[in-house]
Amino acid sequence: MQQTTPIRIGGRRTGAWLARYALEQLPISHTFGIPGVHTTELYDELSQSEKITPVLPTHECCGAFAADAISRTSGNQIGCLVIVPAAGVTHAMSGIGESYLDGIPMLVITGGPRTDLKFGFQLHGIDQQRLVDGIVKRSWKVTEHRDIVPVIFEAYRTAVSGVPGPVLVEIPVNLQLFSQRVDTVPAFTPYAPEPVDVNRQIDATVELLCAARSPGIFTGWGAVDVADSVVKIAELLGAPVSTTLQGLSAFPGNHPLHAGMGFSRAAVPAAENAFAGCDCLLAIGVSFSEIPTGSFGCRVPENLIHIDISPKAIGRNFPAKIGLAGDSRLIVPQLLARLESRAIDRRVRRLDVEASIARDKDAYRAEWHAHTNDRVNPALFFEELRGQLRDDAIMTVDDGNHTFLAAELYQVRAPRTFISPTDFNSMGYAVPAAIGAKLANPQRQVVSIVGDGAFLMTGLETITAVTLGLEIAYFVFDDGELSQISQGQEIPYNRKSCTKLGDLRLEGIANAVGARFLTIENNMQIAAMIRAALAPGQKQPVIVDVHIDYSKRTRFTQGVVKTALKSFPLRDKVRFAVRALMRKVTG
Ligand SMILES: Cc1ncc(C[n+]2csc(CCOP(=O)(O)OP(=O)(O)O)c2C)c(N)n1
Ligand SMILES: [Mg+2]
Repeated sequence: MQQTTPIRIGGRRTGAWLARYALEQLPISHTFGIPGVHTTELYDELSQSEKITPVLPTHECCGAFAADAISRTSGNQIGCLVIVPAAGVTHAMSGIGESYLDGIPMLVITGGPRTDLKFGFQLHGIDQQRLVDGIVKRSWKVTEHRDIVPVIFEAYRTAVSGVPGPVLVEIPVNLQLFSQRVDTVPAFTPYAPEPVDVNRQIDATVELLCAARSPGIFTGWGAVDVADSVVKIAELLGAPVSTTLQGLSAFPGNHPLHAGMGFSRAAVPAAENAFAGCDCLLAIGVSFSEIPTGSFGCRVPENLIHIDISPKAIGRNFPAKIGLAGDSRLIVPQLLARLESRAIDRRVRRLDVEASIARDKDAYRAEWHAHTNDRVNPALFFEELRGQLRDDAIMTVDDGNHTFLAAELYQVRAPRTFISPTDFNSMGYAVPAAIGAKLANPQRQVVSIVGDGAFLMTGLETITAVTLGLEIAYFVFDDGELSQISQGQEIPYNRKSCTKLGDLRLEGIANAVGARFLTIENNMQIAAMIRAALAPGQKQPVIVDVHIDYSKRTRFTQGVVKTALKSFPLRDKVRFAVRALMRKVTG
């Protein structure tokens, strides 16, 4: 437990008062959750707080996604849930899991059954710590009033330090309701990244990068707060930069050295080509997980320099020549300073790389523009949206084909302005995440790109945006299918099982929740409807039914299908090929 100077609060305090006191010391603006008998005392306290606003979602899963988005888009706040035990926790688990695998801090406070009764079989009576083991960094069950404040501080510190992630604190309801004498509580000390001594590795890194003929940079969420330094490193080295999906905002998409997401055959041509001859890869804040590597189909050079906060990630999927375990916010500026002192001149290479990236990007854009029909062209849609949004506008996406269309066709320009449910990969994220993003960034534009299948999961959460008067534009990519999966079924199965959706009338949902409603039926309507959707001063969300054209596959989908098939044992490869062929013939 952290050592701090005690503060005298003297007197009898309820556990709910102590919990509210602790939460108010932390960087928490909102809590999310649905009250129950195990949390009403705490909610009564929170409702009197001048610092924290409790928000009522329709479902704890949405609350968790919103809390996650507060952490992701603010960078200095922590998303917080206050939920009932058992059922509230199981509902929230998709969001907690999302923040766990994506390394996002989250503080989950739950009530708990009474510990002062002799009776068993109490309501919501379940071992919550066992339940969440595997998707939290750590959990606590508080048993004494005097532990409430120190445990909440410790939980916060655990959530934000090292590899960030969710933590859970259970406060039994009897502690919340009843008072006990507590004379002192520890003072809260804000967290600062822990310095590590990586001088030797930085020396070796500089040597390797200076000796490389074709260095490349791969940057992820772990580098989202050092984007400016990474830009300078890329410019010095004349190196192309590719990002992960989660880290799309870790490098400006409008920088001429920005190549795309990933660099495998599942990446856009600009990225695949720019990294084809890469002889030294500088990876910053990435874990080489499945999506950005195109199902581990990327070629990584022997000279891999891997910087990451997680020692477990370094060299895990691809061997690293140099590993630097630590916070990129401390390491990357040091690396930049050392590179700057080396008077490297890579101007010619830089111009070459930039020219080939620009050529490839133009050609890819033209390929999309040429693919038109009577539905909405994704490239035209994303270009128009980009043109109408400010650079600091935030986009939340869900999981599906629309995610990869956004990754390939939308230009993300500023850190923490693109958030996605990445490694846990839970559908239903985008709608509630946009609420968290808007609450954390009330002055910024917030838009959401969401598949119709995902919208069916959490779309009713738009009522919370209506209640709070949040201007969020929800663009629902309406194709009638769970496309990311149905497209993947096409080649190997030649049939679609369980991936066609029911006939969804989005206007009915907009009417039901009280949101504005617009439709974009074809390319001619894109500009005017986006303008109408983004019109300021509406004080309510808008749901936009986008009749999107999904007939052209993303590079991502094409690439991962090929890579996945390649990784099959020969016998099963043959079985798949024969079955697909038979079905083509017999229908
Ligand atoms: C909770 C959950 N269930 C299932 C999946 C598997 N899955 C991944 S993408 C996808 C399709 C999503 O469909 P939709 O929201 O309509 O988006 P589209 O692919 O059509 O753009 C599915 C079913 C998942 N990632 N998460
Ligand atoms: Mg769909």
